Amino acid sequence: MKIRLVADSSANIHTDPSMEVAYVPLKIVTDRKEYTDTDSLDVPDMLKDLREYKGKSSTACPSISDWIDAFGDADTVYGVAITSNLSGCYNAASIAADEYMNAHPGAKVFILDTLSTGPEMQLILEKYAELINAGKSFDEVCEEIRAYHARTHLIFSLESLDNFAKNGRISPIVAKAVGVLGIRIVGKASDEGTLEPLHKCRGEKRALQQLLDTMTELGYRGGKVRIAHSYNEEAATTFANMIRAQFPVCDISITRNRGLCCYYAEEGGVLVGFESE
Ligand code: X90
Repeated sequence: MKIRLVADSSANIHTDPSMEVAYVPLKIVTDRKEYTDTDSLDVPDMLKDLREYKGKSSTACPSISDWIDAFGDADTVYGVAITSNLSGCYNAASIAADEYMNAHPGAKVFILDTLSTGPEMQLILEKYAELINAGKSFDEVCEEIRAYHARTHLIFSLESLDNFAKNGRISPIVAKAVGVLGIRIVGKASDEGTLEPLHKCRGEKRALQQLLDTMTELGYRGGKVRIAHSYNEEAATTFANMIRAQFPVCDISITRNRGLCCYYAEEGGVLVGFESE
């Protein structure tokens, strides 16, 4: 029986032989160019282009057939999609799932609307892998993933919300209040899967402390942490050390944001996915 894991590219999974995930790329689009969020996308180059480009930019989710292609010829497919409240990705994935199951009688497809993105999706993919390796049945995997999702969270520190505002994914008034130099917004993915700003912080140090406080308020007690950053390795490493100082035995890893998360989180952005008790 062939089992396959799928994710859209906002999960920031880089080609990793230890965890085989078929990913479907989102796109970043301008009037001049289209950037497809695959492993071969040169993200720094794209960010440089976008900085120099004065026109409009936007993003586009994968199509139904992109998802079907990612399902390959698997009998069982488990997947994750970026929040359905900010993207059409999950909608396309659900239609793809129905079409695939109609075309392949007996095949089973389950895609979770993560109501989140980035490192929270990474945690869920890791949990899928764990459950599959433990030999769980399709129904058990789906049930345990839903239960796990209830105790995974996403918080973030961002220096700018411009691209969210430009694409109508947050109110321009909220974005303006953040765009002040040196101010970072610390917030979380809300229960509805939208961006919820919580605190304005002056300087990175305060923002990281606020992130840690927010994590503990949301129930973090030493579980897994996945950090994804947009060209801000230093903040990610400092933050990992701050967590370890308080919770010496915990599983933390750091990764880079791919194109889609870099476009929205912008340079300097730090995303943190973690488990609560
Ligand atoms: O379909 C599309 O065009 C994609 C739209 C995606 C919009 C959201 C991207 C979020 C990227 C930014 C920080 C975390 C925000 C959390 C909100 C749930 C990451």
